[in-house]
Amino acid sequence: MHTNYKEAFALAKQQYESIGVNVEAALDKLKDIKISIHCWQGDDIEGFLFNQELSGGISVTGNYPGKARNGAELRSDLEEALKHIPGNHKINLHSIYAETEETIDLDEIEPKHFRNWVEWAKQHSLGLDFNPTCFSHEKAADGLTLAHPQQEIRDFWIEHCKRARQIGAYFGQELGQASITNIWVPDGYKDTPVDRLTPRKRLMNSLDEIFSEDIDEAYNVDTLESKLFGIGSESYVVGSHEFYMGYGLTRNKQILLDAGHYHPTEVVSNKLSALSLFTKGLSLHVSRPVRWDSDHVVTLDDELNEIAKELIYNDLIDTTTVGLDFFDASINRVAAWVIGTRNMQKALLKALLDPVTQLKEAELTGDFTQRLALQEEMKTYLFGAIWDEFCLRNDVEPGLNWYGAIKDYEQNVLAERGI
Ligand code: RNT
Ligand code: ZN
Repeated sequence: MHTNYKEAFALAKQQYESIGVNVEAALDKLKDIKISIHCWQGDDIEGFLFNQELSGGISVTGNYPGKARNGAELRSDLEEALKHIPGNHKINLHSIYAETEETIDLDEIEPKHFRNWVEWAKQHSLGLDFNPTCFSHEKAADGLTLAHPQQEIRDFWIEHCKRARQIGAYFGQELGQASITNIWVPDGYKDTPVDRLTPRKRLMNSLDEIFSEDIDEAYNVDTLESKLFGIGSESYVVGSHEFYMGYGLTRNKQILLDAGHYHPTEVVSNKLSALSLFTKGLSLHVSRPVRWDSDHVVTLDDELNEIAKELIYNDLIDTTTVGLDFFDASINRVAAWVIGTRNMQKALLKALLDPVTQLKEAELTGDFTQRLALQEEMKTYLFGAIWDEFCLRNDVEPGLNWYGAIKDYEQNVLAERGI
């Protein structure tokens, strides 16, 4: 059936404008919002350096055929996904996505091992973000890295993280936009610890050592990601929320909030405003925890909408890095990127189309009945037609029209991989 997008858009625009919403401004704004798309959805976080099982208390389930096995395949898959994602974005890499001829360990990574990624990013006008990979490695086998009791093991991971920051700076210099280099370590204990303090001291000292080299924030910005628990670190995680909040605020480093890293009824949307008063920028891993930190593909659910509202209503979007962090191997991995990223953008657009002045006015005057009525009414406004228009203006198929292309790609490219 042929959809008359232009007509639908005109009607929707009229509807929003009748309550004072500037639709054109919303469309313009969304165009400038970069999402940091995580490369690791494409290959179940395997990377190219080692043949190690995924560790660190995170887990990918599913065996959908056709995962990427090398840089060329992963970039090709990302290109396919990007064809169906409107706007201009960043790709988030992990250290294990280094490409080398020789065998190197994580304390030997250098900018040159990421040259292919940088050349590709330039060709496609993409930014790059980065992460040290402090898991899936023999030196992280006991679940401890930067907080390890053995100096030698800590030193290995310290060196790895130092190099990761330099690679971030290299991305920043080459691509003309700062790279976000995010440190997440799995360190923790399965069972009740005796000493909760000393590992945290060790983590603090390791981080101080990593950050002892000054790097221009025009090129590289450091972020730190906390966690409540992981598989195998149920009782204690060294890098907890309080730990990194204290660390970040005293060291002038950004805090990264992952939507799956808190108690099940605790939400990151309610943390952004508070933190924003004390930091000069925030970072997010938008993910979808289902009963635990399961990293499901992001859907347009209530919490995603709340996150977007917080960023838009409070003008935090320009100082926040919106990164994605999900990994689902039970569905087409390329489609997972498209669905998750488009959902993030949809939530942002939805928030941009809210009558914020009226909503705030109702709240300020204590008219909570009007606030609720308006909030609920906005849920059924003709949002879909505005989203379709955004896609069309940014040379991407509206609606579900991208799906056929992904199915073709699956048949012609993914199926050929024979895995
Ligand atoms: C793990 C963290 C971390 C990882 C990625 C792969 O719980 O969320 O961000 O998912 O670094
Ligand atoms: Zn994360």
